Amino acid sequence: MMTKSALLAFAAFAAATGALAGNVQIQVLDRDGKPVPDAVVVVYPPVGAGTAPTLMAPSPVIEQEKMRFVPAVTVVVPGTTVRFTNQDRWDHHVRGNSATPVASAAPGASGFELRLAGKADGKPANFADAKLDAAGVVLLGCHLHGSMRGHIFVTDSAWTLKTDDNGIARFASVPEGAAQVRVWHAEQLVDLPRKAVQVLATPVLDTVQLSVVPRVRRAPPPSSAPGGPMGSYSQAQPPGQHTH
Ligand SMILES: [Cu+2]
Repeated sequence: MMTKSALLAFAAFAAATGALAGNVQIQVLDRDGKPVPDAVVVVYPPVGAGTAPTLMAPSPVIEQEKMRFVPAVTVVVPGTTVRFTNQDRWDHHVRGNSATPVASAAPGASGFELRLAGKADGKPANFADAKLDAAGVVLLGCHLHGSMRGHIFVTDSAWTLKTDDNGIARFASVPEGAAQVRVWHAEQLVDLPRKAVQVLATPVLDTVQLSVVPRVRRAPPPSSAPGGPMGSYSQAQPPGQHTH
């Protein structure tokens, strides 16, 4: 028979550790067994599971910076408006394409296009918004710079995270029961089958292995060149330089 104080202590411990809800950690590995950052892990909890967590930013920003989309992968729920902000001094012409209709920006089309002028010295960066209405994967590119690649993962489960530098996505308080795990990576072109996971009060640790080895992301190029990589930015004449 537990004493009253022991019961209280146990209750406090259970609350502190979330003993009634599971804890799911999924590590994504590449074909060679190395951890994969920037993979997306989606957990589909048991039907009728309680309140959904708030794991995604309500107003995410994707910056165009040094010829890259930062972050390279953004996870949102349907209905989210994503802001594109051009931090470079030259123009970008962002396009978002999806195999399935996900965006309302262009009715009837399965994507969007945003023209963003370069950032002038001392001025705020130019931005434009795109609203994503349905689940799917959006490939981001730039009409002006073919090397620019990014992704927006519009998820159909609130339990969705990107993997960290160790390839791990950590979910707290996943309801106990039979769950499914889906892993997505930009370079995993053949969809991996969903994995069944039994979520328990004790932590569940599992791994999912890709069938590819994602290439290492290139380092940003030096941005010192006036004119930018494409020379589309015409440098203004410095003020006060007159010939008399
Ligand atoms: Cu561009």
